Amino acid sequence: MTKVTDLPFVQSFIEVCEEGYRKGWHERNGGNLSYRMTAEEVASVQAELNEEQSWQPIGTEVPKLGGEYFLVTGSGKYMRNVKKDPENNICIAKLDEPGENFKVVWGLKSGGRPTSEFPTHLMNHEIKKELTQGKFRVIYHAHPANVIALTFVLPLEDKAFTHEIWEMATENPVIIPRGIGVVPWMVPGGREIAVATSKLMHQYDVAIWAHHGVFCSGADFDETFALMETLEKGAEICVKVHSMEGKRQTIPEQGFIDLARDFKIDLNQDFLNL
Ligand code: 2HA
Ligand code: ZN
Repeated sequence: MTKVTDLPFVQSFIEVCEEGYRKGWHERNGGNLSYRMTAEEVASVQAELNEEQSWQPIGTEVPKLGGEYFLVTGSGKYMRNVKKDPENNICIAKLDEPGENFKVVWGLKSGGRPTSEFPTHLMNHEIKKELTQGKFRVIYHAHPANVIALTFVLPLEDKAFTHEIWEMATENPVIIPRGIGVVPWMVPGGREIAVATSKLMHQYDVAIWAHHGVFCSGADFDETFALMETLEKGAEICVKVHSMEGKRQTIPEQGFIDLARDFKIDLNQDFLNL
């Protein structure tokens, strides 16, 4: 019988945890990752699932995700430990039909529950599932230092952040054409910040949490990790530029328009200074 941890989607999940840790985005228990499993993936692990645990409240409602299964990191668990001991650090959580409760059906062998940010993950999944006709399956939260540093310096506004990151590398508007949302500082781990974040996920695939971190969403692990990587690299360049007394030249506004035309991207015009 195939072990759950040998399956390709589980291996890809573990790789993101490992890579993110190596990037320095996951100090201690910082950050978390979730993946909405396909029906085929659920069928392939069915024999390994344990339905005995009781239902527990999610802390919010996600009716459009009723009955779905998620591979997700555990609350208080360290990304650094996922690769060497997946069965104690990640789990598969199943949602009930109304999308109000979950139960752990695999993993977290020594006990525990999904990430404290499970409400935000699930509310983001619900929005993205609907908006992308089921294509988006990954939600990733990390604590990359340069993005966090910028939240102390740039105005906490979607346009200010998006334009600045677009300017920092020519490919950035191609990779993040709809832009970046910014959530003001809020207490993490609950429904309120989940509602604020999922509102932004209607418009964007990336939301920054001021003085905390980033949420990214995507169709698969590669795309979602790449989004985090692109944003953080843009932020790193921005920090360097600010450290060298600021910009003396930059990409012209008309340059963004030309880029959008040639690369055939639907660039968010609201964030240009025309
Ligand atoms: O999982 O990053 O936001 C720990 C966190 C909470
Ligand atoms: Zn966090």
